[in-house]
Amino acid sequence: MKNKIVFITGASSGIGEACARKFASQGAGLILNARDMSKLVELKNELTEKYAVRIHLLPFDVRDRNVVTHALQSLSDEWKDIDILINNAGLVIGVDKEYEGSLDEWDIVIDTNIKGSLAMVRLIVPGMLKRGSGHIINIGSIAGEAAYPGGSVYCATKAAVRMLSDGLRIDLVDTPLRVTNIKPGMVETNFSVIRYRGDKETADNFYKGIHALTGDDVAESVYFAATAPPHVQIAEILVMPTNQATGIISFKKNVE
Ligand code: 8X3
Repeated sequence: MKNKIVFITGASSGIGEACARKFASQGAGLILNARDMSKLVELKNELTEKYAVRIHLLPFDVRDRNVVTHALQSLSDEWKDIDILINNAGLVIGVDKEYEGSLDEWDIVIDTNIKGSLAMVRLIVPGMLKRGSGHIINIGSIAGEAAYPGGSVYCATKAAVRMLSDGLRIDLVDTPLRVTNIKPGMVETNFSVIRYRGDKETADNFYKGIHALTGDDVAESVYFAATAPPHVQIAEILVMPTNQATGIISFKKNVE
């Protein structure tokens, strides 16, 4: 990973933060994006103290196309040749029925999970193509495989991530670039607290009785895909806890 530049969106928590730790531990140069600059600064300080790595912070909301465009265009020569894009920024707000939820909240979810990731691809992949190398790693979800109760819009966005990954892989088939869709199942991170609109107790209860994945577990899959030999394209990885079988079927010990 030395000499590689890895761009991670949504790097201030959860899977994104875990990827930052993993790739930093392997010596990659990191461009870390999130909305919250103070969390990014904390992470940068921690990682640069621990490892001999260069880290550049790029705070923006992936939904804000003008800001994203400007931020990427303003990258210096030292940072602009991005080798690996980890499209991780994503969220879900609420577990409402499709005919009852908030259209405004769904705008945030759709614009972040789908259009945010698409903008990153549009702005970064042309440079990869020009240099003849690059890897786009999208963080999808088991939720993109089949809809489940209370997940209608979120599942739709992750199904879109799957199609965008497949479509991009088709568009790049005659190039050395690779596209990977990582599809985690139950991962215990702050993601679930946001899903339950800040209700930490309900989020914690959701993981009672099952040994859920951590962000670090998912980061290992991301790293595995990123370090495959150049002729090997890990198209997808579906990774879930041992006691989970599908998006809706899991076994929770001592939980009714
Ligand atoms: C979120 C994973 O299992 O909550 O991407 O659908 S799950």
